[in-house]
Amino acid sequence: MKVLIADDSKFQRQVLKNVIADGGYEVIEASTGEEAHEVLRSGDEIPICLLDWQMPELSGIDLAKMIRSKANTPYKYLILVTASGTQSHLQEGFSAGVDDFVRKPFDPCEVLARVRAGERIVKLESELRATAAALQFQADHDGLTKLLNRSAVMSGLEREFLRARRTHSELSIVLGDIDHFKGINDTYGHSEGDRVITSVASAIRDSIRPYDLAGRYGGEEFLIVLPGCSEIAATEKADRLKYLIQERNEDQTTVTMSFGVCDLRPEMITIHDLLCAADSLLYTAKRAGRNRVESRVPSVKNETLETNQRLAVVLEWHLHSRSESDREPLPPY
Ligand code: GH3
Ligand code: MG
Ligand code: MG
Repeated sequence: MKVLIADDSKFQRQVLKNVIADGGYEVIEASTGEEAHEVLRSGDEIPICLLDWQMPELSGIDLAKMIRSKANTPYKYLILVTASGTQSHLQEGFSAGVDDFVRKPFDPCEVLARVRAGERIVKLESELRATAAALQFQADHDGLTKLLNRSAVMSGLEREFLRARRTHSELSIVLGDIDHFKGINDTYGHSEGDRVITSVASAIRDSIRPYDLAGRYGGEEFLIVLPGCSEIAATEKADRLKYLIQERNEDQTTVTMSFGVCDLRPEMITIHDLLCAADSLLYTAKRAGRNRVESRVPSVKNETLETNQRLAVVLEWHLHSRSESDREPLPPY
C-alpha cells in the first residue's frame, strides 16, 4: 500500500520514510504542499497520507480540506504531523477532515501503529465500496442476462427522454420480442429457452454503444434506448441485430425476433407515449408474420426494391417531414 509523506523538512521526511518503508509500505515523498497536491491529483492511488501541518503556502490543514472536498473518491486516511498538540489545534485538524495526529518528536513504533490503523480503515472502506457497487449492480440488472432490469431501463429512458426534449436532440427506442418463444421452451426445454434469452442479450450488448441503454423489458422482450439516434439509424440497427441473433443461434435453434422502432416526436409528452408507439409497431411486426422490423421508416435491408433508390425516397421523406408535427405517410413503393 502506498503512503504519501508531505513535509518540507528533508530530515523529517527521511526519518518518516525509514520508519514507514520498514513497515512494508511504498513511500511517495513530496517536499511542499503543492507537490503533494499534484501527486494526489495525478490519479495515483495513495490511500494514506502523512501531512506536515507547517508547510509554506499549502499547509497540511489546507491539503486535508482540499482532499475532503472531492466527493465520490476512494477514502484517504489523513494523518497530520505536528509539533503542537493543543486542544484547539486538534479540533482544527479534525474539523478539516484529518483522521489522526502524530506529534513531533515522534516514536517510530507509534507512527507505524497509526499508519496500520489507517490501513485497516482504508481496507474496510474499500470493501464497503465494492459491496455497495455489487448490491447496486444487482438492484439495477437482470439476473439472467445481466442487462438492465425493467425499472432501471425505464429510469434511463425517462432521463434520456427529458434530456432529448430539453436539448431538442434525437432519441429512438427499439422494442424487440423473441418470436414463438413459448414454442422454444415447449420443444427444447426451459434451459434452452434461457440460453436463447442470454444469447439475444449478448447480441444486443455487442450491438450498442457505451452510452446506449439496453434492458430486459419482460420475459423475452427487450428495450434498447438510443440517444442521439434517428429513426432511420435505429431501424438499420434493429435490422442488423435481427440478422445477428439468427446467425448466432443457427447452429442450435432457429431464433427470430420482431422489433418495433420509434423516435421521439414533439407530440410525445411522457415516455409512455414513446413506449406505446414502439409497442404498437412491434405488434404490427408480429401480425405481419414476425421476424421483421417495423418503424415509420421501412426496413431498408428487408426490401427487395433497388435499395439506393428507395433510400433516397425515404431520406427525402424523413428530412421533409421532420419540420412538420404531423407526418405524411411514406410514398408507396
Ligand atoms: P410471440 O411470437 O407472439 O411473441 O409468441 P411467444 O411465444 O414468444 O410469446 P408468449 O408471450 O406467448 O410466451 C412467452 C414465453 O416466455 C412465456 C414464458 O413462460 C416464457 N418466459 C418468460 N421468461 C422466461 C425465462 O426467463 N426463461 C424461459 N426459458 N422462458 C421464459
Ligand atoms: Mg415472444
Ligand atoms: Mg412477449
